[in-house]
Amino acid sequence: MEMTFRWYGSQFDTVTLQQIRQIPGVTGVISTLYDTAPGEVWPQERIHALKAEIEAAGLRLSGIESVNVHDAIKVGSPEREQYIANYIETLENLGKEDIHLVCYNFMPVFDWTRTELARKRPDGSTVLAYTQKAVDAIQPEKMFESIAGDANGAILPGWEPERMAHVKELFEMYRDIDNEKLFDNLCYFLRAIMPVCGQYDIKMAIHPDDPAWSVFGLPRIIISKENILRLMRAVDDVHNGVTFCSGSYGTNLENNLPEMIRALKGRIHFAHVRNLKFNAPDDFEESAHLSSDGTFDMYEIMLALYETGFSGPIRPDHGRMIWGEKAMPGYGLYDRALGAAYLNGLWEAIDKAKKRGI
Ligand code: DNO
Repeated sequence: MEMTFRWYGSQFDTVTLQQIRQIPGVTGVISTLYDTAPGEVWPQERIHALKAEIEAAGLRLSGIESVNVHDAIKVGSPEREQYIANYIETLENLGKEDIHLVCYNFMPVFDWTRTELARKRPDGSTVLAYTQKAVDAIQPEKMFESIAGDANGAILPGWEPERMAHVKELFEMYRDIDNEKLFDNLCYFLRAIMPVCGQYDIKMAIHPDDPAWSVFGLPRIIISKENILRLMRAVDDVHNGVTFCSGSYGTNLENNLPEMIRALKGRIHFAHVRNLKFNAPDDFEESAHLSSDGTFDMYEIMLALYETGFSGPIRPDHGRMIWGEKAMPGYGLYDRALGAAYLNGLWEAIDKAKKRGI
């Protein structure tokens, strides 16, 4: 595996590349052109400039998170052909810049959903949290206002104000889309892009829906072992792969994370590893990465990745806000750096034990 860190670009991130470079064991950065809208073609020069900036800081651009998919592709409207053509052009431009990993999601309307961006924990840290009660009590168009207040001035991925201004229209677009239609549209998209992915060896890595159940009655299709395996079989190409996000699949306590990793052997191209602490099955908060601070056994998750031969980029995921840091919720420096060090420690211990035959 390659330990990486998500970085939104110098214009948007409070964390600098120089800081990332000092986290022990982090060699790569996962980045994006954060100011591009879904459906836009990414110019090769801009990708080149991003890569050059990262390399000048002594790091590698290990993959893109995300190239977002336009809603026309998700709902399967006639305009999808144009947006698929644009996506293919973006992939070509990424391929020409020697980039081989693209994370994306197929969630309708919202990207990941949390109901609190700064829930206070007993140690004074603040964390992202979710409670179903809060979602049930709110209108979708109010959701954005209700969470945006705590964002520390940052624009949250998937919750861009321009997009949220059209929330009602977005809901309207999805009125006739159920899980099956959404799944077919995803397969249609993947089949259309597989040739270019094959040509440039670009591994597509779908991010799961978060939380792993329907919110506001919208369809959700990447939420369990059963449906991610169905997608792997439907487009049975190694370039159709997975971002294994423990914190997203893990929102549903019925998902056995190590078992899912083993079932997806060879198709996990990117891993997001973090822990959650559950107060009830539909009330959880994003704890520190350490197993004992949350509900998941992080050793078992890392062991499953190790034993399935996982060799792609991995990154610590959302961190707590600690030590007075002000940053995009979930994406500060300090707690994610602790997460990276911890995950590296688990990996080193597993690796040494295996090599000694323990
Ligand atoms: C949240 C992230 C997601 C993820 C996208 C992938 O922090 O993990 O926003 O990047 O769903 O497209």
